[in-house]
Amino acid sequence: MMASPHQLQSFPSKPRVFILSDISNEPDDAESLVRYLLYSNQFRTEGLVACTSTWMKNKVCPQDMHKIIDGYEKVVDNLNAHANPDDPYPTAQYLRSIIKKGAETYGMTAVGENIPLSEGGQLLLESIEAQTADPLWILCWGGTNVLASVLLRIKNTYSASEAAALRAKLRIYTISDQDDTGVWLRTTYPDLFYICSVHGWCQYGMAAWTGISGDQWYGFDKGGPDGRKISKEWIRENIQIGALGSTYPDFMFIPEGDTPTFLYLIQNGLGVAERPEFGSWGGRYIQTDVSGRYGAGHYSDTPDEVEGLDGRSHKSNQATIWRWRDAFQTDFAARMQWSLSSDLAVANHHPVAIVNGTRGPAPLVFELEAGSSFKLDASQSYDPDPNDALTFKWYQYKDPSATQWSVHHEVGELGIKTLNEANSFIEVTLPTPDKCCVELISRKAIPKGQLLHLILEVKDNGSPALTTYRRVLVQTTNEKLLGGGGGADSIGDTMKDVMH
Ligand SMILES: [Ca+2]
Ligand SMILES: [Ca+2]
Repeated sequence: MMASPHQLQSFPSKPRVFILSDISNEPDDAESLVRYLLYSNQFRTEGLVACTSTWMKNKVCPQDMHKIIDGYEKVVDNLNAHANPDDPYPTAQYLRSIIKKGAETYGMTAVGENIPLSEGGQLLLESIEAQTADPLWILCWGGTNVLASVLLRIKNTYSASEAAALRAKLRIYTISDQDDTGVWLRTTYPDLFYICSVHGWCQYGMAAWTGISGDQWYGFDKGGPDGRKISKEWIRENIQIGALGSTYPDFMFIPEGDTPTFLYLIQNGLGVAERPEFGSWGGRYIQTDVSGRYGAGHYSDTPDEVEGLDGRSHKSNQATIWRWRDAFQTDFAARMQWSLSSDLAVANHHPVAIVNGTRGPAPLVFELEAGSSFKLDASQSYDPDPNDALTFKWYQYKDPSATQWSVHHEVGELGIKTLNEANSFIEVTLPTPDKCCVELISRKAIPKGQLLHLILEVKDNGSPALTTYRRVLVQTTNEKLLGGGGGADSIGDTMKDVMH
């Protein structure tokens, strides 16, 4: 017997999302939209705007979005049967109403004092002006000229401080630069929260987002990522099924290059949307300028070091995404199964992770003295599918704690001791002050040291097996300023005295 649908995963807050897509330049935007719709009950989608890019400069193709929504309409009742009744999927009618055209010209030719806004630009302006303090996530799958035209309009119609306040609500994640407005946006408005891999024009093999599926095509991290769940055969069997799945086209270059923009926002307990440097299914990014002088600013690529399929260590920006590939592909396949049937018994549903009495997706936060211990109890976690058993895996995610490339030298190690057979109850011991609460170069003891990240993965044994995460943040402190020493004010102090 299936438990109450109210036991299914729930999403008390839903990020506002606005998508700009150069859909039809090649098949991958259509693929990303299909996947996005399977997650659309955890977002408030405010716009689906078809735009141009360097690949498709003089037309936009909203008709492709409509075709995918036609497929979605046939399965939305099934999807709702697998969703918590508090978090229904949007109707096809609503989604059709927010499909709009962006400017049908390339890049900056759509941005200027006397150039009217496109209908897509008008809808984006309304979303930005909406009377809410909730941030608006603008996910850019192609060029960014719709956004650029709206920000110019805002600059010209509001006072400088009002315009800055409107920009402060924006959270932008773009898939590299795909027209000439990307550089213009970042230099004209350096206060924008703007996640973007920056590299030479079209050098996508350098970009973090290609970690979704690009290792074969671009030739990075050979032997590391597992290619089985991005093959054409796997996609045919697991994704291109049913009325929605049949709208998922075969890929040409790499599948779903734009998908990391919303993998980043998925509420599975792993990512923290306001903190790109924490890492998530959508990758990990850090501030390019940490001075804070210009506000949030630009976030760019940073590496993770991950053990690959070949058992070797791979360190790259793409690894911040491909390390999660098995989990996010499995999750996609499970949701596509939901689209086929309204029978809860024939599909798998996510475990609900409960740690120390709290549900996700927000992280648990501790502030504790270096060297001390605390306990984490996830034994109240459950699976809504009555026959599923859960396994618990805890590990330290070290890369987000590092300020340099030398993660192993820099980041203190959390001790993890299992306290029960299920491994759902553990004791965590913080590193000693000399390992986590001293300055890197001077070795001076500091009162507030490293922020350490512990990840819990709760995985079920349904088919396909699903994973839910919780992140535990441990801010280390050092009240008595212990553990310092061995450093020097200047390197001269470490030299032997000059011989006379
Ligand atoms: Ca695209
Ligand atoms: Ca399950």
